[in-house]
Amino acid sequence: GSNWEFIKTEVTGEKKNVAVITLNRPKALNALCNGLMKELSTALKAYGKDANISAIVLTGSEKAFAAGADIKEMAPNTYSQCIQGNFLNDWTEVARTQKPIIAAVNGYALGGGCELAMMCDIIYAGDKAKFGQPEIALGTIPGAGGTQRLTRVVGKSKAMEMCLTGNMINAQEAEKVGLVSKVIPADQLLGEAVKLGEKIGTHSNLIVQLCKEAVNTAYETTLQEGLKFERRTFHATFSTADRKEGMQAFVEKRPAKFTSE
Ligand code: CO8
Repeated sequence: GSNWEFIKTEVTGEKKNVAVITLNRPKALNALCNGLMKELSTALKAYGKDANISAIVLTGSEKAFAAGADIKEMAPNTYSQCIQGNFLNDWTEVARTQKPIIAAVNGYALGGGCELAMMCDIIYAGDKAKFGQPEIALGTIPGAGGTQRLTRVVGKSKAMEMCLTGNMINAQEAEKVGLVSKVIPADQLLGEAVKLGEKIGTHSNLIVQLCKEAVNTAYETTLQEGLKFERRTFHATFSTADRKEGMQAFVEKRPAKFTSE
C-alpha cells in the first residue's frame, strides 16, 4: 500500500516473505498520533492475514524509532474522555499480531515508542539507539506497558530507575539488561532485521506461530500453567504435516519443505 500518511510499507527478502513497516512522521520524530496507530494496526492486520508473509519488521528513522505518544494531541484529553474513548485501545493490535514481529530501533525509543518496541517479539537496536520512559517528567506514567513489560524484561530495580527518573539508557546498556537481543551498527540494522525475519521464514509459519504463542505464555501466566501449555502445544505439533516433514527431512538428510499444514 502506498496510500499511507504516517507509515510506509514494503515486502522484501529473497522470497518476498518479510514485511517492513516504517514509521514515517519525521517532523515529529514519529510521535505516535492516533492516525499513525490506526494505520499501523491496519497494516499489521493485513500482513497478519497474508499467507505469503512470514515475519514483520517494524522500524523508524535513523533519528527516532518513535519519541512517544503525541504529546500535543494528548495534552487536551480529560479523564472522562480517556475512559469513554478507550484511549490507547488501538495500540493492542501490535501485541495481538500472531506473526513474529521484529522491532529495528535506531535513535529514540521513548515513552510509547519504547512500549511499542516492547510489544514486538524481538528488538534489534542500532548502536545509537536510546530507550526511556520519560512520562514522569510530563506528570503522567507509562500507559502501554512501560511499568509492566519493562519490569518483566529488565527486573524491578532497572525498570523502577527508568520510570522514576525518566533517564534514557543507550543501546549497549539495553543489551546488557536484556531489553534488546542484539546491537548492530546503525546503517546495517534494517538489513540484519530483515535477515532475521528471513531466517524465521525458512521454518513453518504454522509452527512459528505456535512457538511464539508458547514463549509469550511465559509472560502471561504462572510457570506451572506455562509448562502445561507448552507441553500440550508441543504435543499438538504432532498433528501437523510440517512436523512430519521436518523430521522426515532430517532423517533423509535433505532440506524440509514446509506447507504450514
Ligand atoms: N509528541 C509530539 N511531538 C513530539 C514528540 C512527542 N512525543 N517528540 C518530539 N516531538 C516533536 C517536537 O515537538 C518537535 O516539533 P516542532 O519542530 O514542531 O517543535 C519535533 O518533534 C522535533 O523534536 P525536538 O526539537 O524536541 O528534537 P530534539 O532532537 O531537540 O529532542 C527528544 C529529541 C529528546 C526525543 C525530544 O523531542 C523529546 O524529549 N521528546 C518527547 C519525549 C517524551 O516525553 N516521550 C514520552 C511521551 S508520553 C508517552 O509516550 C505516554 C505513553 C502512554 C502510552 C501511549 C499513549 C498513546
